[in-house]
This record gives sequence, structure tokens and C-alpha cells, in this order.
Amino acid sequence: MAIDRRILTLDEFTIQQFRGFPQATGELSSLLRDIGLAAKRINVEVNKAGLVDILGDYGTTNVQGEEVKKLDIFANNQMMGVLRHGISCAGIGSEEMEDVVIFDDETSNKSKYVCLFDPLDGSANIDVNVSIGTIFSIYKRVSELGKPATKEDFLQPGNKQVAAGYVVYGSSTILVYATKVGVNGFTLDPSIGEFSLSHPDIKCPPTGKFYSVNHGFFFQYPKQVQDYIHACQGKVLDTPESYTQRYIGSMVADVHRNLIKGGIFMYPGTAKKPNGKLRLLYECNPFAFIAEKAGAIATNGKQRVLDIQPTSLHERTPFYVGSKLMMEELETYLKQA
Ligand code: P6P
Repeated sequence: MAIDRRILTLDEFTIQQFRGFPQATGELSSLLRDIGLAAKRINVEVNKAGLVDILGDYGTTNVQGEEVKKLDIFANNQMMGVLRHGISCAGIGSEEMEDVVIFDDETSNKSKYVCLFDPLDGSANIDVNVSIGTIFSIYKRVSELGKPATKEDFLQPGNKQVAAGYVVYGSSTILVYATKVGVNGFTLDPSIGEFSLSHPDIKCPPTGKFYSVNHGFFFQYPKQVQDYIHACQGKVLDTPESYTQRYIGSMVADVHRNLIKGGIFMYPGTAKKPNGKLRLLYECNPFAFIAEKAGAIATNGKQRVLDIQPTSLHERTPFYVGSKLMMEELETYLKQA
């Protein structure tokens, strides 16, 4: 769909997209604008973290057994608040919360969508000023409209997502989201307080220089992964140079860089943690949806991530995502006995 290339705000862009689909009700556009509002509010606190008492630990651990940071809670409450008070979301699931929250009011029960999110991914990096992010997934409900959403609405395979996106709170703040028509990025313009279209129609380069993996676990990875990593350190795909290892330890930052410049991100399973660390619903499915809409590939090492049928809200999966040719190269290694 042709994009009117005036500098568009996120709101103008989502409305333009809505106008392009006469059968659309505008609920998805409204939901995306709600998420943009939450992101702006989270951005304000992230940007002044360190100046106010919002750094540090909240003093509890989350369902993942991870230290909850005060900003985690703030971000979670911002996302839940805008979605609960909007007109497009029947309920939410959060990486920070044990169970889903069904909004169960008249307007929400009539809403077509549910949203799953990681409100502040990489929060262990907050205290040391490393980029962090918000990740979200939007699904059309399978439960009956007019009644409260049900758990089944949240346990759909990733190929049922209608939209997914992320926000990187970094050197600038960028919101990237994908729908069936493509992937677009919006950079927050502080002069007007709006996300403005900065990366129209994002396509992931078919190859790149960057490979991203935590080398600290190298000897715990399957041998096929070790062999691929060694290949990344040599000449691969007949490139004139070897790859460069870049690993920030904040998924939104690592995957965003590789999406834009080309590269591969890997979080393999190990003998001790065969399903790895990353959460299927809150991290892997949204990034897999975005990657595929940008022409990249995302697998769990055996199958397309988006085809995995979730069985629980917080299940984890090994995760490999990146440029098409690099992922195809990886797959030749993973297939070796
Ligand atoms: P490790 C952050 O905690 C996170 O979930 C992702 O953002 C990041 O990619 C990963 O964990 C880093 O994990 O084990 O390499 O520190």
C-alpha cells in the first residue's frame, strides 16, 4: 500500500492505514495509538531514571523469578492503564504478571483484540543506561464478543497475530510495528511530543555483518550452534570479511539493529535450559512476526516460531531470528546430526 510520504505522526499514519481498509473498524488503529501514548509516558520516566527514585529494585521477584525493577512496574501499569481505558482491548497478558487480566466491562467485552506485552524488556540494564524496550503483540479474540475475554484468546499461535511491535528507549526513542501490510518505524520527536514516521516500509537486508549471541554460554550450546558461531568468525557466505559480534544483552536493541542493518540474533537452548531464556508469547512471537513481515526468518532451531502452539503463558523457546541468507546458513548447520 502506497504510503503518503509527508512526515506523518503515528496517529496520522494509523488513521491513513485505517482509511485504506474500508472494512476496518478503526479499533486496531486506536489500540496502536494507545500503545504509543503508553510508550511516551514510559519514555519520560526512562529518560530521567537516575534523577528520581524510580531506579533500582522494587523489592519483589516476578513470575520469571527475576528481580522486579521499579520501572518494570511503572511500565506495566502504563501499558495496562491505556489499554484498559481504551476502546479496543478486552484484556492483557504481561511478562510481569502471573496471569492474564480480563478487563470485563461493557466496552472492553465488545472489543475485538487482546494484547500481550513485555512492558520493559532488558530492565536489568536500566541502572546502567543501556537501551531497554517495550514489546507487544496484538491478537484478534477467538472468544465471543460481548462477553469477557478468555485464556484461549492469549494462547494463540504467533501466526494469528494481527500486529506486533516494540519500542527502543535508546539514543532516541523509536516505535516499530508490523501489520499484514508491512513494518514501519516512528521516532519520537520531542519538539512535538509525537512519534513521527522515520523508517517507512522496513525490510531486513538478506545478509549482514552482525551475529548476536551470549558467548559466555558457548560451551553449553549444541555443537551445531558452536560450529555455526565458529563459521561466523571466519568467512561465511563468501563475504569479503568475517562477521562482527555485537551483543548488547537487551533484545530490543540487538534485534532492532540486526533488522535494520542485517544480522542474526541467537538465544539457543542449553543442556540445563533446553528451552533457553526468552519467552514465546512476550518476546519471540512479536519479533518473529515483525521479522517475517520485513523479509527475515525466525525459528526455534527446528520450526517456524509463529507455528508453535503455546501451552502456557510463560513458556520459553530457543530463538533464532535474522537475515534470510544468514538464517538459511544457520539452518544448514542445525540440520547436521
Ligand atoms: P543473557 C533481558 O533480560 C533479556 O530477556 C533480553 O532482553 C536479552 O536479549 C536477554 O535477556 C539477555 O540474556 O542471558 O544473555 O543476559
